[in-house]
Order: sequence, then C-alpha cells, then structure tokens
Amino acid sequence: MSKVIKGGTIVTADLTYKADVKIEGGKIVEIGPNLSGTETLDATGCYVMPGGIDPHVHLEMPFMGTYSSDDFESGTRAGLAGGTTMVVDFCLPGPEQSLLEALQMWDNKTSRANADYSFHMAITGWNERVFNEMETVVKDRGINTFKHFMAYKGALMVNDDEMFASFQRCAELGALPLVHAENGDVVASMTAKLLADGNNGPEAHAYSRPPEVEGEATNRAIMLADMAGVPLYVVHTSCEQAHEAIRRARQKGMRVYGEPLIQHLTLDESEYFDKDWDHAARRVMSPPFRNKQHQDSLWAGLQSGSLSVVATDHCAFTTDQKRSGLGDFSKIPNGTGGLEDRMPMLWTHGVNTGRLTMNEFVAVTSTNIAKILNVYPKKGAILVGADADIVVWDPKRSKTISAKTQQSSIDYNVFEGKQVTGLPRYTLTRGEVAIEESTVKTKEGHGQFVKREPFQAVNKALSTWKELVAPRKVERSGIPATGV
Ligand code: DUC
Ligand code: ZN
Ligand code: ZN
Ligand code: ZN
Repeated sequence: MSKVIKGGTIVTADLTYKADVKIEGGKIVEIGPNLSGTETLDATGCYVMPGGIDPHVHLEMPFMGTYSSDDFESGTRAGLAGGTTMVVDFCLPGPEQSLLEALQMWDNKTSRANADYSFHMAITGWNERVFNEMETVVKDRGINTFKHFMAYKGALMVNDDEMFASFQRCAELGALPLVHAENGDVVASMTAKLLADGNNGPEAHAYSRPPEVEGEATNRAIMLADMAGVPLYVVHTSCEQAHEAIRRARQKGMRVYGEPLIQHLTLDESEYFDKDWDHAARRVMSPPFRNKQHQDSLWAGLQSGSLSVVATDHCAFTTDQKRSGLGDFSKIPNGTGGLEDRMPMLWTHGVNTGRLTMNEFVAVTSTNIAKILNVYPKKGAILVGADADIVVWDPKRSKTISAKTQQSSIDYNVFEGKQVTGLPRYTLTRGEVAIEESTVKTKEGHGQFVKREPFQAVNKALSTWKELVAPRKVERSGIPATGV
C-alpha cells in the first residue's frame, strides 16, 4: 500500500518547488515528478508542507482546582483539523510526586491520542531525587526539555536557586530548559493589592501581570542560563520587554529561543474590557493579551528571526470552569484554546498580509520547532525518510471560525467570528489521512510518543566563550590571623 500526494507545490522552511510525494509505511519514500501509488491524493492548487508541531499544549492538565477540558483525544483531533500533526504537552509533578511517578500519570492520559506527541518535564521543586531522576528522564524516556515556572507562587513556581541548579543539571545532561517567565512574587503582590482595592473583574488579571513582570523574569532567566552554560527556551513571549531581552541575548551569541502564541499575535488587551464577564474571563490566560505595540514587536521578531516559533499554550476551560472566578479574577482558570486555529490564523494574518513568507510560515509552525526540540528531520521535514506528517494546504479554502464547528470540547472559541483563508485539504499523520477538508477521519490511539535525544555537548549558550565555571584559585603567602 502506497499513497501519492500529486500535483502540489512542496513548501519547506527553505524551498518551494513542484513535486509529488510518495508515502509507504508511514514515511516519505520518494519525492519527484510523475510518481504513482496505490492511492492518490489530489494536491492541485495546494501547498504540501510539513505538518505543524505545537510545542506548547496542556491537555487534561490539573490546574487551579480543575482540569483543562481538552484531552489527548479531542486536543490532537483539533490539532489535525488545523494542520497540526504533533503536540508537546507538559508533565507536571505534584508537590510530593517524583518525576517518574508523574510521567506514569501522563502516560496514562495518552491512549486515545490521534496524532503523535511528546512531553516536556516540569521541574516544580528541587531535591536530590529530582536531580537523579532528571538523568532517567533524559536517557531512558527520551525527554530532553525541562520546564520552569517563574510564576504561580505556592503552586508550580520555582525560586532562583532551584532554577539555577536545574539549569546546571540540564547543561550536564544535554537538555534544554524552558521558562514561563513572569515574576511570581510581583504578580502575587499586585494581585493582592488589586483585590484589596475592589478590582476583582477579569480586566484586573491583565493589570496584575504587566509587561515589566515578564521582561524582568525573561532577563533573569537568560542571565541564569548564561551562567549555567545552557541554551534557553522562553515560552509564550508576549511583549516587547521580553522580546528585547531575547533579541539582545541572541545578538551576543546566546542560544535563546522565543515562542510567541497565535493569541498574542492576533488578539489584544481590549478583550478584557468587554462588558460581558464571560467574554473577558474566557480570554484570561498568562501572560495576558497585550496592546498593539507589543503585537507589532512579536510580528517583527518572527520576520527578523529573533523569535523562533509560534505555539498556542492550548489550555481550554469551559465557561462554567471560568465562572469559578466570579468575584475574584485570581481564581479564573488561566488558559485559552487555539490548537485548531493556530495555522489558519497565522497563514491569514501572516502569509496573506505579506508579514511572513510561506517558507517562514513552515519554519515557525514546524521546522524550527523540530530542530529546537531535536526531532528533525523525523518531524518538521518533507524529506525521504521523514515521518509522513504532512498538511496539504489549500490557500483558497475559507471559513469563519466558530465554536459550533470546532473539534475542541469547550463551548466557545476566542477567535469566534474571525474569517480565515488558508486551510488543510488533507492532514496526514504518519501517512494516514486524518482530515479531508471538513471530514474528520482521525483514529483514536493512532498517536505515538516521540522520543527526543539529548543535544550535543557543544550546544551551549555562553555570551562569551570563557569557561565561567572553572574558578581560578589565588595562592597567597601571608594568611591573616582569624578572630578579633
Ligand atoms: N498559562 C496559561 O494561561 N495556562 C496554562 C499555564 C500558563 O502558564
Ligand atoms: Zn506558562
Ligand atoms: Zn503553558
Ligand atoms: Zn494508525
């Protein structure tokens, strides 16, 4: 059994050319003109691109007293409907839980996944067991990324000493640290003040975590990573202050990657001032939506390459779940959806407006991510030998985004009413057609865990090539007497 995607134009992160793609056993086996196979998928008028990778999702995540509503089944189905063929979720150990116990719990969530997935491991506390288990996580489980929350004080947050220790451990193991960069102490302080002053609506969520809170934490994390001699990945970069820190670090030669979300690129803070409480609360996420100047900065970063990837932080809560924060914005579960809409929204607002080339679109939705996470070219590539995770993209197909027709299990969509032009004609996961226009053909349980190898030892992020970790001891002849 073989399949041929015929008559399309292949678009990769660096090339655009006409060719057919032949698939067998879930992999790309041939690329060239006039190919034939048992089955033909017509790609006339379409672009044949690597399936999207969303490096940042939270499926069935225990958070703020509840669980995010999309699980690995509905979440991966939503992804496939929008051209995304792989997601990376965050394994979050509870307070007394070991990393391996938490991984067991996460493994148990995935049996119905429709598309391939991987995990980042969160470091939510620090002790000898964590130090030791990190090696097992990297070497035996194929997880080479560790997430650090600098916010959510009293829950997921780690302090600087814990984060620095973990960054150094990542450097030893060839792993990449990730940070949620917001100063959690300042957020807690501002939240308390806002509530004490009677500001309890969803708009106060944005006031409690201004761009400076994110800029400070991003700078701090970059400096700590530099001292630890390890690259750094900053999740959900939402503002100029954070982007500026990343730009500066990269300009100095450091490997620092920034990840704007499609929500921050296309929605702004005015959403929080909507008169409808539900409307505003549904858009509460951290970091919050920003103003247009910050959006321009993020787009500029994608164009210039100072920001590397576009994700969603997909963490969907129903309106009912959001309402647990009525009367206290700090209890509104943080998170929005986006998995199904990331690629159509980015194409519409990026490629169709001329802000991004098609090749840049592929880079930031797939190839750059695969490279940063060390799964390239198994994923993120149209190459012989790569997994046939492919989206056949019809640049003329349009729709109006609506919760009524979405795959996600929640009752609204933050992009409701937005028109998108550019949608999958077919989405293939390891060679199987999961989406054919608006027909969903996903198969529960088809998704597999994707192991990711550690990085080469040379993958460091030092602003200078001096060995910062080897202290030089001074030999002294006279040692002063001790005591007073
Ligand atoms: N931000 C969110 O909005 N939700 C999940 C976690 C996060 O950091
Ligand atoms: Zn986060
Ligand atoms: Zn997140
Ligand atoms: Zn299958």
